[in-house]
Amino acid sequence: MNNQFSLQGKTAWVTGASYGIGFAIAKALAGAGANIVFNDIGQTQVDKGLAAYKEDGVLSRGYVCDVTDENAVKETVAKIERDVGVVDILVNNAGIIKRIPMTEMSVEDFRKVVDVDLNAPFIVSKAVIPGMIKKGGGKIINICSMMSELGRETVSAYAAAKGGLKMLTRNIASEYGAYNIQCNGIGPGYIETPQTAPLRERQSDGSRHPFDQFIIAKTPAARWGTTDDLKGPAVFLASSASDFVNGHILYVDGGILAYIGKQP
Ligand code: NAP
Ligand code: GCO
Repeated sequence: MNNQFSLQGKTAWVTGASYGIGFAIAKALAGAGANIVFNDIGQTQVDKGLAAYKEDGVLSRGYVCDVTDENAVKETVAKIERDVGVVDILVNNAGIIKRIPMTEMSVEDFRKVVDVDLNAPFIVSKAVIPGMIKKGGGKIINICSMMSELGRETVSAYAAAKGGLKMLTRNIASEYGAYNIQCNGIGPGYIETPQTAPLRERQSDGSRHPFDQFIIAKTPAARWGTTDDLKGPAVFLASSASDFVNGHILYVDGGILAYIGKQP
């Protein structure tokens, strides 16, 4: 059967994918047939990731690589090409957030967030695009955010970076679409991962965190997303089913961006 969603024989690199959203996306791509590689900052995280993939029956290769370090990224691309093959699918997932009011935020902290969330997708994409061009095409998926569209208190650096990532996505699509490279974004809504754990912490009286209640009221689906919610969209954007989709941000947010929010 000609399965447009098959990733059989493809090499997929998901950055920062020892756990969380990247881990779930990598498993989904593996389920569609791709050979999975991932990276993380330290050997400890990579080892944890390797064990977690193994436990779930997924073959993977893990590399120690800080995505903000251009030399390390170039070396990792060379290793992936040697060990597995040219990267056909890149998911720029690695990301950080610092929740600090803007007037209290140091410029070092602001730069750090922009470095991981915006500069790194530039560095990693730049490193894999030549291989994709030689091979005749490729897929790049940038993990954007609600903050690619919306602002809120304390996340100025994150919103600036994720807004920039949306435009980097459109620009890669514009610049390399003629080489059969599709670059799209996934904009997750509020997803249950360690990154958002502080926003869901139970209060001392056992009640839900006010931000948790706020998100439920702001989401038509009336729940937080799970990493599983991102699997189908990732396979779609990684596969030939999306070959004429380019420069698009697919928001997977349970309807947040469509909704004014539930009246209190
Ligand atoms: P997470 O649980 O914090 O995982 C992020 C991953 O990125 C971790 O494995 C982290 O590794 C890795 N990482 C951070 N800096 C790195 C670097 N310089 N080099 C290599 N790896 C690095 O986050 P998540 O919630 O799964 O989020 C994944 C992506 O989705 C991020 O880009 C995030 O902004 C985005 N996103 C998340 C949500 C949400 O609700 N959770 C919503 C929208 C978008 P360490 O643990 O070793 O630091
Ligand atoms: C926050 C959150 C968000 C989400 C996500 C939304 O503090 O508002 O951490 O920014 O993680 O990116 O899509």
